[in-house]
Amino acid sequence: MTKCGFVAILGAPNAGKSTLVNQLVGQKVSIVSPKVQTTRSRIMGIALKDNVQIILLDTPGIFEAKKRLDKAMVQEAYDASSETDANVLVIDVTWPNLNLAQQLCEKHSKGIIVALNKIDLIAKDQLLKIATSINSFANVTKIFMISALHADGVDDLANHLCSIMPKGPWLFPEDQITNIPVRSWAAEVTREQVFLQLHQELPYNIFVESESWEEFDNGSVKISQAIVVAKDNHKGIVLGKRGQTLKKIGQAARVELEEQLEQRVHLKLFVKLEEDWQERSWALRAFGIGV
Ligand SMILES: Nc1nc2c(ncn2[C@@H]2O[C@H](COP(=O)(O)OP(=O)(O)OP(=O)(O)O)[C@@H](O)[C@H]2O)c(=O)[nH]1
Ligand SMILES: [Mg+2]
Repeated sequence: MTKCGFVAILGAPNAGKSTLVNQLVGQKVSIVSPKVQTTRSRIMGIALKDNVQIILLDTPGIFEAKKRLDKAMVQEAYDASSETDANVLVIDVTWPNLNLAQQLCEKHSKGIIVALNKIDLIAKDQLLKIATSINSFANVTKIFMISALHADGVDDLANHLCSIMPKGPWLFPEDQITNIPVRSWAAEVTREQVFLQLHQELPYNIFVESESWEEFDNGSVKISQAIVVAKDNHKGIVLGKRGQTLKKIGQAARVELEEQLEQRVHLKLFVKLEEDWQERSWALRAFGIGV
């Protein structure tokens, strides 16, 4: 007898949602960074545990959005949780946004599971205080205390999810771990490196696109990607002094691509200016956001 179901992972930006999804899947399917708004569209991670397939929807962080792209991202997160079998709200205990948490719990009248995350960073008594507050919110069915980064408590959460998934056939082959096409995934790998290599000066509104993908007989692949920036001065930030920053981004992305694709990769990166790309619907579609 097999079981299979959908679970949305929700929460504020930077709460650790993607880290949790990767941990539940057992492999990295969604990019992670210390910056907010790393995840921009719904990404599916497929976890398999004994006879249960859990289709996890990693979502963009929920916050008070004003810009069109931001609003579309937040809407993605809300939409993801409307027809799932369970929803998990991830809360960063080092910086809990209890107002947002309460609102989200109230919205989920069919019940919501709360995962208090980053417990490796705070004291027990502080954690218990947060748990007590959350416990008083409407619709909370269970509270787990976890460290997604260190895989602490994640098994208990996974076992609980398995226990509540509905009976049914698996919807994906057992070796499939995500639904994103390889070209989009490769663009995400580079975007992660942009987030990791740029610091305070990070232009959040960058966007990476795989423009060409050429496989060679010797088993190697040549990937050309554009890093699209919205302002002229962002070009220089991404390039760095004498192109050093772009070079570092490219080297780190290539290492990860080679590791995951198990083939030699020639990665060609260039920076392209597209003013106000975020306001255009083609860009949002290219992002995977349905507007
Ligand atoms: N110490 C600690 N850090 C964590 C834990 N979980 C996640 N992090 C870190 O928190 C940061 C954000 O993690 P992400 O998984 O990208 O968070 P997210 O909720 O997906 O963020 P957005 O996609 O931007 O909404 C990263 O630097 C992670 O390494 C944890 O349990 N402990
Ligand atoms: Mg994320």
